[in-house]
Amino acid sequence: MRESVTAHIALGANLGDPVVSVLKAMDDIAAIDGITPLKRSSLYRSAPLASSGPDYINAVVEVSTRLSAPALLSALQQIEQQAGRERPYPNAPRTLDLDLLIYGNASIDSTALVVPHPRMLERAFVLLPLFEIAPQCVAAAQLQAVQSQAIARIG
Ligand code: PH2
Ligand code: MG
Ligand code: MG
Repeated sequence: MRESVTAHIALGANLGDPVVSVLKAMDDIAAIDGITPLKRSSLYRSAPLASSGPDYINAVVEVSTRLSAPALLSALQQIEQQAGRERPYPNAPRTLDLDLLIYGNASIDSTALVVPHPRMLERAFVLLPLFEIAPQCVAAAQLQAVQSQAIARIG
């Protein structure tokens, strides 16, 4: 059997009831066959960054998984679909976005998946919740670089 890998997944939503959607998605991720949930960050509220519509709710979870990175991505995309995700144009407001940030110490660069997530270091809404549950994954200078982005921890 494949060895378990620790992975970090970012959650975001700004349509419908985003608090409910993000909390439900945390449960849905925990229920995926081949995943053991480890940690959940608090929920954070942030203004859309290079996006539009209402404020986003964001969070990050840490899991242990026996799934390959493509299999994990596919399971996350299924949960996005069940939440009514539509993709009318890049960075459109969404009912649910699940991004694989980190998959063990793997570097992956395929057409379907790039890990570590290429834009995670530019985004306070990823770095703050990631720092909360996995401080070893975020450097102080990286946090400082996104300091100007408004974000509130809402519990
Ligand atoms: N996701 C994006 C683009 N912009 N802004 C916020 N505040 N939160 C997000 O999750 C987000 C975004 C693309 O995935
Ligand atoms: Mg995203
Ligand atoms: Mg995405």
